[in-house]
Amino acid sequence: PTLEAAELERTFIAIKPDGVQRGLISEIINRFERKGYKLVAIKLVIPTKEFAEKHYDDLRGRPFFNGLCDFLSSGPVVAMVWEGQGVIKYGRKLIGATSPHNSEPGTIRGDLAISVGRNIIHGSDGPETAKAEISLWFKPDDLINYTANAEKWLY
Ligand code: FUP
Repeated sequence: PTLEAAELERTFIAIKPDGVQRGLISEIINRFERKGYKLVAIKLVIPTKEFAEKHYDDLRGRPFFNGLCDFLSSGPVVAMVWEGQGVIKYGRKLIGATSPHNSEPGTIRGDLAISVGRNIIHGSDGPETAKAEISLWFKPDDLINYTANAEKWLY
């Protein structure tokens, strides 16, 4: 069986400044890669505060909004697009609950983080947000179409 075009799904994943500073880039990428998802775009970027506010637009008005945007723009972020069957929903599962107090062991936040304001990773929460976040962070040309050799064994 091959991966049908209709099943092909992409999500936006970002390693936030705390994850980068703590040396967790390869650890996080490893978890998505081992699962079988395919990296189709990646860059290291220090977002401006204005850009961070755009990214977290739906959280405007929340008490933690300003601090959250200061934090996201405080240092390098690894911005990525990952592709695969069910990657949006299952990517969230790999990441774990928003607050590391509630995220299960075995998840990225459960294993690697302690506080909600420093939860090391972001992942799109649905198909619409995935689309919006991918186009906010990347130009269409940045997304690489290729067949990974493992795919014929995965699907
Ligand atoms: P998530 O999708 O799991 O990243 O969670 P949200 O979109 O609800 O929140 C975005 C970020 O805001 C979280 F990653 C951490 C931060 N946040 C806080 O700092 N305090 C809160 O009470 C909730 C979220």
